[in-house]
Amino acid sequence: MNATTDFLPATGLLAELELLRIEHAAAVTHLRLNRPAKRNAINEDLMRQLHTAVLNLPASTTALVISGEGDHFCSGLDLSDLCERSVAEGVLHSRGWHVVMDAIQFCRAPVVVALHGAVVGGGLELAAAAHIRVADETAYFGLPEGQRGIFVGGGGSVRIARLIGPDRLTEMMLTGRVYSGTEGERLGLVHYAVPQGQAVAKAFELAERIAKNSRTINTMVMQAIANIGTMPPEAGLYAESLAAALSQTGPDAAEGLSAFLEKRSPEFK
Ligand code: 1HE
Repeated sequence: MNATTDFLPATGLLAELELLRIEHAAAVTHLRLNRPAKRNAINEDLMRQLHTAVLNLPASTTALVISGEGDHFCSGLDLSDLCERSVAEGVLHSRGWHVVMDAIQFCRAPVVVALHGAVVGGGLELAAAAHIRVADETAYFGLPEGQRGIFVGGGGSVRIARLIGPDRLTEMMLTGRVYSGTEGERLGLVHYAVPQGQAVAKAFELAERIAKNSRTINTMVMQAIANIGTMPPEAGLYAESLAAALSQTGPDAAEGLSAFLEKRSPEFK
């Protein structure tokens, strides 16, 4: 986020989501969780609003930055919502989170999260659904579920396990271990650790760089890599060959290659 960036408040449906604060800065949309008095704990309303927001990003959005208002990114599931549920209701609740986390992971543009303060429980699961994670030095990561008598339900056993391995995830959940922002970078929980207060600026720098890529390539990176990762290697290699072949046809590849040969920056339409 540089000093010259002009932010325009979201309009229409996105402006009505009072638990989020959404602004557009050219091609980058900035979505802030906006429930600071409750440490951005995710209740049913916030979950629904997140879903609505990522499904209704304007066509002009080519990268999305998510951050949290107040002193913390997100304190996870709103524990006051956690009433006694039947097993069936519990499964449906968790599957509802999965739908929203999937909608974030596969929304219309790459997602960069800017993390500070508590990034715990469902907050860490939300961060894990993004494509790039930037943490400032106040950030800390934990999965207090184990200590609250509940299992992760927002995709953590898949996505967080992919980041740090099932072994470290097991240890975090069993012992309630908390990692700092810099430890998170060392372990692969986040891609960047930055000084206090600089996570949003760094996230914007990355988002603006991403927004200059070919939209086709960004979409393929988001869709193909995640899906190839779930395939047996021989199917993955075949899927990769299709993605490679598709990417080589069409105007973006032509522009990217000519720009290189003409020693200029590419301009993708
Ligand atoms: C909340 C929540 C919440 C804060 N649900 N209300 N998540 C957790 O187990 C983390 C619970 N929260 C905390 O440990 C702390 O709040 C923090 C370390 C994040 C921040 O501490 P602090 O001192 O800045 O704030 P606070 O005084 O603890 O909280 C301020 C208010 O926010 C207070 O409400 P108030 O009405 O008394 O002012 C808190 O009750 C409220 N608050 N966090 C509800 N999480 C799909 S499965 C996912 C499963 C999970 O995510 S489990 C992990 C849940």
